[in-house]
Amino acid sequence: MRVGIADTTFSRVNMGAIAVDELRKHASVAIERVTVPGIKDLPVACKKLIEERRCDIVMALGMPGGKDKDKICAHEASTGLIQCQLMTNTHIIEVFVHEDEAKDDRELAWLMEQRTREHAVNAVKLVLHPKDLERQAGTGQRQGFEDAGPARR
Ligand code: RDL
Ligand code: RDL
Ligand code: RDL
Repeated sequence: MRVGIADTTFSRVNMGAIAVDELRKHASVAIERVTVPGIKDLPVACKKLIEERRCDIVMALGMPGGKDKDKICAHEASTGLIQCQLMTNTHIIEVFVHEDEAKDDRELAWLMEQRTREHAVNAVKLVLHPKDLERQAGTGQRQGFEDAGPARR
């Protein structure tokens, strides 16, 4: 399994390093990594990881800031990442942590690490163990903060 990792210098946590650390715990993976300035640079970086560096799946890691213009930027980046998935028929796990999801820097760092690790596990499951995801269907999974859980218990 070859996993692409694309992250940004805009982010306030080294999400790429965390993703690599987590992936290595779960599978024998080849890693192709690239770092770009910000989230709007992620779509083409991911496309190159898929087409030129032959990745089976890519994790796109980034931190949208808390201002309105950052949220627009995140929506644009997300649209580009979805377009890239459709162009290449390859999953890109978008791991975005909005800076204003956390109440302070400490919680932000925790959330970024936790969401990155949980989505790294999702990436491995998507490629190698899709039945594991099927078993989790409808269970209200979240990445980072607590799971929502199923509506009917
Ligand atoms: O292509 C260079 C930049 O335009 C690109 O790196 C942008 O993604 C940078 N950027 C913004 O211009 C912005 O207004 C970012 C954010 N907000 C943001 O919230 N998070 C980013 N980049 O990672
Ligand atoms: O690629 C990994 C995730 O980015 C992707 O699974 C998203 O669809 C997850 N997601 C969000 O990031 C979000 O902010 C979801 C929601 N909101 C949502 O409301 N419902 C979802 N996913 O099913
Ligand atoms: O229900 C609480 C949160 O899940 C909700 O606020 C999400 O929108 C937060 N969120 C993001 O904003 C995002 O960009 C999530 C993800 N990505 C994600 O990948 N997984 C989440 N939440 O559980």
